[in-house]
Amino acid sequence: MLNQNVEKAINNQINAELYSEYLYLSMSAYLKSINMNGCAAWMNIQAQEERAHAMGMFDYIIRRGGKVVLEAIEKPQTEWKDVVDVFSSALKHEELVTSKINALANVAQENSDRATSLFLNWYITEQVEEEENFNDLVSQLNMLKNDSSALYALDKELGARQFVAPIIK
Ligand code: OFO
Repeated sequence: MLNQNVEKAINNQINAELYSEYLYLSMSAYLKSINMNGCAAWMNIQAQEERAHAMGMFDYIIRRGGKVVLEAIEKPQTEWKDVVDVFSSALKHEELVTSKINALANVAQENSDRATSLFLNWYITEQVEEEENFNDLVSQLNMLKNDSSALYALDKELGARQFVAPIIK
């Protein structure tokens, strides 16, 4: 049986992951509006990943005999300055998510919930990758932002990203 404090903390994180999905969809719509179609497609896949992260926790609560409680999802930002601003904001958002995952892992530890601690290891590792990806993209975009043909090539490259459903156990 899942400890109530742990259950509540995981439910909060489901909301944060669904908000991430919503935020990245909003970024994808903005990127489309400025004709960065490859970046928009890339961000759409990022949104799908966030949905998968939420569902991993959703399924975990149920497997542990807990109750999933879905709360309202906050309205995301809809406008940015440019493509660099979008990816910089996404990096900042991932850093915030990392701190939320760490706080959640602390709740599991404080409640001696070893199973949840083990389960959360996947998310802790995932956050390292997410921050690294966004960091790389922000650096690349900052280097290329004034070179339209290089920016076009990067946009095309990012547009080739495919969604691969993560296996979260
Ligand atoms: Fe769910 O990893 Fe990004 O936010």
